[in-house]
Amino acid sequence: TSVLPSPSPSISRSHTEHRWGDTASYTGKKKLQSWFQLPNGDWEIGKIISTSGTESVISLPDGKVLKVKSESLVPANPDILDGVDDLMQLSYLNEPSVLYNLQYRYNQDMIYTKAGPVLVAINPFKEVPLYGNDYIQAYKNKSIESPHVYAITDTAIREMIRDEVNQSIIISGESGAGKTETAKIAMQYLAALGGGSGIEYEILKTNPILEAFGNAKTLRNDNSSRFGKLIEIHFSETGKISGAKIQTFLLEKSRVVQCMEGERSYHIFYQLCAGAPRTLKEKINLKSVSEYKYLGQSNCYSINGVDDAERFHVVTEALDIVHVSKEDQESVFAMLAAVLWLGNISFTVVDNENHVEPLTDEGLTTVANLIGCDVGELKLALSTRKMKAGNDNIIQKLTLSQAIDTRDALAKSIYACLFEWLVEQINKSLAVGKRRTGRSISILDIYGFESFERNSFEQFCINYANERLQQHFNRHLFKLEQEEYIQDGIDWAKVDFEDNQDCLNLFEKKPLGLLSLLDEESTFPNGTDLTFANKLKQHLHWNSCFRGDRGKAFKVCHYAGEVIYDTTGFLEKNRDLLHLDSIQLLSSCSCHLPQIFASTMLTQSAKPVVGPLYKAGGADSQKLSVATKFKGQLFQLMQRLENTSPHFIRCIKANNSQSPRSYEQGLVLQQLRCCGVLEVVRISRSGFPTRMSHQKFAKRYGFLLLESVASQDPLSVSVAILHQFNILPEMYQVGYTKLFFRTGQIGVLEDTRNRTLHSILRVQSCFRGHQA
Ligand code: AOV
Ligand code: MG
Repeated sequence: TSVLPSPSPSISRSHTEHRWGDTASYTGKKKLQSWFQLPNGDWEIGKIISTSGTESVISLPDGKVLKVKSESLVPANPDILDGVDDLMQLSYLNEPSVLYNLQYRYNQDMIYTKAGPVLVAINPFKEVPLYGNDYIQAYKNKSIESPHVYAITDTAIREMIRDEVNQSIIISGESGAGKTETAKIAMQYLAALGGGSGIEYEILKTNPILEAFGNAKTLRNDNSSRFGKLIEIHFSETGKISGAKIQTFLLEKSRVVQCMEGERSYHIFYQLCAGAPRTLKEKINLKSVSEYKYLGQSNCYSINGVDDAERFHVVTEALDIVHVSKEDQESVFAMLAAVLWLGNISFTVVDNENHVEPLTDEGLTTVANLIGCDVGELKLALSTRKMKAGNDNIIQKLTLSQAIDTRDALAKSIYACLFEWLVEQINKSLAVGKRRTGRSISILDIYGFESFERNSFEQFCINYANERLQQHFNRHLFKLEQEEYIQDGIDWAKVDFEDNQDCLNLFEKKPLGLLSLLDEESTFPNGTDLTFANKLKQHLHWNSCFRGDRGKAFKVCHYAGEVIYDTTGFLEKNRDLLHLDSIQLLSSCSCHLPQIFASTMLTQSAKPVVGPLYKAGGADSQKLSVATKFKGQLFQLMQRLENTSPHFIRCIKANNSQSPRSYEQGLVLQQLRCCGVLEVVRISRSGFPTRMSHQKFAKRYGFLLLESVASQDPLSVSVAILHQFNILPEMYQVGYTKLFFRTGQIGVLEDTRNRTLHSILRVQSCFRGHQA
């Protein structure tokens, strides 16, 4: 609980009483409303009837009377504050009050609420009537004020123009909380600004494409993003969109060859199989989804309420709009079919050392056909490996598991390269025009924090990314804010917040951090997932966020909760090897996409091997490990975001079943806690969000002074202004270099300034009129 001002005295009786509906029992004495916790953890509101010693008697809305421990009671806000649109307005800022306020709004489809500077968005899991042109116009004209993604996007645009600073809209939240939908809503608002030559329309059409190729059904979310995305939207001098650029981060490629029961691979596979016209199907020898092993293993082919065939048409139309030619589209579909058919290739043992060869069946011949290579070459690439031993080239035959790994690695690489290639094509189409100002608004939508029963390398990377993002949030809303107060010497009681630096250290410390140890073990010829797990347990006990676990597992205490990772497959996925044989195969193909893929793979791993790295695996070139590359990308991303003025949106899911109307208090609370929403509100409320240097303040408002000031230094002028306008002492603080104001205080000054300026202008034009 916190020390906060008591409820406003202006609350009328009918307001405080209406929730009870039993004004008859009203004694004329105001009864305090309180929250108390039920055994299941949920909060219930009650009215304190009497208190004696450590116990209180409270009555519930349904008439029941209960005895509870007084110390367990948490004060509730007066009813007049029900559903306020900024949590800052709550008199009592405690957890149950915040939970109740959000729920109150959510029940009325008001899914957006401000928490000081942060927009909280609760996923409604149904259509809510809050979007579209009328709403966009209303937010533009400022005829609606209630919190909305549109409002925050509008602020970003205005600040970009006013301050000439690039802006970012940073969306975070757990998997399924609504980040991707929120990002699209923000893009919709920006697109409504228009651009010319339909560029804004193109930008919107990148969404169905990237979702088809980069999203999949998971146990958490039917449309879960399996990649991170930053879209930078550029503006011309006139405030119109001039172009955009998309950067993507680490696509989860393992999903192409394997996914959990009840999940799906990437949407596009199902869309293609369901929606491809007959001629295309024949051309790329496409069968139905159930005939493909990669798609069959998770026992899930469809998503409730989704028509894959229809989505396929949406995607092809979108591809047309971003100028991917019909010919290229067909190549894309051929690559997808090749990936699916690769999964159907099976092997047979050919000698008594368990070496295998692919069966020459429909799978093998179709793949060769689709990528444009010789069946024999494909067979060799999938069953042998060229190795260097000293100066000699030797050919090693593969065992079944090696051959399957090689086949799957090829499928994953083709898919990942295809994804990158598509993004590149889209970027060419969106390329920023000549009339650019260099000003931009970036929208960040990455995969949200995930914790499954079984968590692997993918969750490890995803959660690490979220940990980084959380730090960016903390830095801006807690650290920087408070540092500025302290630096400028103003009176300030520090607000504590959950710092996640320890957890980041656990990942990033060199040489004894998760990422370093993973890389080290990945380069050891004899390293295995088990030796990796043991090493972690041996070396990471210095960090309180690390816990060992049974066998090959370890635990990390993330800001959003504890996750147990199973190291099975970690080394392999981190190395992410594609053997040179496979790359050479692709580069020898007659189709153009495999050739492009091969050359990008070669440039990404150009350096020949020195030292022991990867020699054991037999690959011939060195490249950065996946985790290290990802870390680099995240650092770059953070740097880019640091150069923008951020706007934060926190998405929250009210239940784990993706269903509307259900609001699980515990689940919401856990999300509010781990992202520090309450602390943000507390800081903003006790803080001074508006600030201006003495000089600027004196210059901007000095002319409004009615009496001249003895000393003309900016500070004296500033103080004189504050006095003249009767700004209450608790509403501002004077720092060494700046003046700090509470929310809304500067508004009075701005209004007077505008009015005065207007009347000066009127007088001047009258004057000119007389002269004429
Ligand atoms: P995510 O991006 O946060 O998860 P999504 O944006 O994909 O979550 O949202 C999940 C689902 O919630 C969507 O498919 C919609 O059905 C529903 N939804 C979210 N926001 C809204 C809204 N404003 N109005 C209506 N429905 C909504 V992940 O990508 O899994 O972290 O990796
Ligand atoms: Mg998403």
